[in-house]
Amino acid sequence: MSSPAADANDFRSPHVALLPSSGAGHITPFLRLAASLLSQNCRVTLITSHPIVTQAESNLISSFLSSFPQVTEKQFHILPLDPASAASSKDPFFLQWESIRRSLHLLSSILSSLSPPLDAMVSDITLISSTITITKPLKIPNYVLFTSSAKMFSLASYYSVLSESLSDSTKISEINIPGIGAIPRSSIPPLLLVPESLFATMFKSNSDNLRQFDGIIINTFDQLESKTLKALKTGEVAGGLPPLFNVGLIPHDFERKLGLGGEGAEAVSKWLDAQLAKSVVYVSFGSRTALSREQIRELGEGLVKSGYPFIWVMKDKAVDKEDGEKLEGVLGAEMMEEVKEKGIVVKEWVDQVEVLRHNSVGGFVSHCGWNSVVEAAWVGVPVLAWPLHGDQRINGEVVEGSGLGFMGGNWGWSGEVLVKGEEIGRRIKEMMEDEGLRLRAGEIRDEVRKVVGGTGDDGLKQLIQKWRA
Ligand code: UDP
Ligand code: G50
Repeated sequence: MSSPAADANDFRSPHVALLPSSGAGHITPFLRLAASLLSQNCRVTLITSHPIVTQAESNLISSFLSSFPQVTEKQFHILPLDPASAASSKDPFFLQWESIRRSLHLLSSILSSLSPPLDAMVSDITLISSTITITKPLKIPNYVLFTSSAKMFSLASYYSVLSESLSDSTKISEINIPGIGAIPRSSIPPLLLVPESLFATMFKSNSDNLRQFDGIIINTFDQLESKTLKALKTGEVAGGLPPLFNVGLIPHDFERKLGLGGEGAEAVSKWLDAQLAKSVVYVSFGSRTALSREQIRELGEGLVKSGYPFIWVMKDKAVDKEDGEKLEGVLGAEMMEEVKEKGIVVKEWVDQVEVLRHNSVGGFVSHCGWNSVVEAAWVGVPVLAWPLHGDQRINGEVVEGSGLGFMGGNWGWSGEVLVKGEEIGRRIKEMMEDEGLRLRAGEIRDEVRKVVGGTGDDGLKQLIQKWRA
């Protein structure tokens, strides 16, 4: 029988502060977590770091805040990097993570002034070695939100043991992770093989600090990574880790206000309605990956050669605000004519989940940013994986291992190989014609939906229970 105190706890609303870092791929899972926590009667304070890098991130945050007026937003104004640090990487998102990390001492007074006092804080994986130094003295329990796959987490948690040997990166042919198996050199995020890089330095200090946290939330489904999750939870991968909660962070309505507003969105939706069931290929490389002009044109040719109608979200620059070139300018007049006959190409933000869940869509050519994989599993659409950066090959292996899709081939990291249209077209056809793959993707969706969402998610329930106690 439960005690009166336990009963009272069931109704207590824990107050949780969320600290995302930068990039739509990091903001989105945080906002999804926030929406899930709100539905379970938690109080949420969202810390937003300013200035914000992309328009997409600003839009996501605004849409979320207007859907959930009960959320407190705390704007955190970060310090600019000194010139030497600013020169340590060309990636605007890595630089933003670094600026947030170096500004975090300014967050202490914000955190300690919150009322009611915090029961917990959730920090983005990219920031953790810095956030722990401010929450420890304030005695605020701190949780990590890991925004990539559990398989990538196994590498992060095993990394402290490993990084000695990675420093002699020329000698490594694979990394053998206990309970997981071998990750071939070709799948290791390339920057981790450059130990002095900003990313590798940050990754190492984050990994070294994982054990100081009160828990780790991984945004994944058992249906995608059951073996990996088991190996992590039983301590086979790495000892001494805090409790692990897998919480499938699924799309919410606030995201649907985004996308091509008005006419554009209507045109896409009308066009989709007019296509045959499962006949359309959706192509997107996420929010921050631009292909070279040459590769864009080969992809255009591949899409046309596949013979299937398509929706192609094209990015010409990593940061949307800098992406001013018109479609014609990127594709060239001739290719523009060809693609216009067969499909739709957009340079604006589209509501990806809305497109993926349309009955006409039968396949997804994806870079395997982890949110895209989670979304493909959620809607049950087969994936042709074309990883280009960072953790995406490891995520692509998860896609292949779960049966949700398969890897395009030995297509190199971004810019290493020019993948020809002919080959792209062939692989797209393979995906679209594979009935077994479609069935498996549908099965994954059905299995996921049995357990995830609302109160059905055990990971989320356990977490909130802990915060209520
Ligand atoms: N996204 C979208 N519309 C776009 C581009 C991206 O809705 O035009 C969303 C996508 O659905 C996903 C996120 O942005 O939720 C991108 O995250 P992901 O981890 O897939 O890739 P990243 O952008 O971090 O490389
Ligand atoms: C970019 C990149 C390599 C890479 C990743 C990138 C991630 C993201 C998740 O985003 O894996 C992540 C895990 C641990 C960490 C920071 C970020 O400390 O070029 O692996």
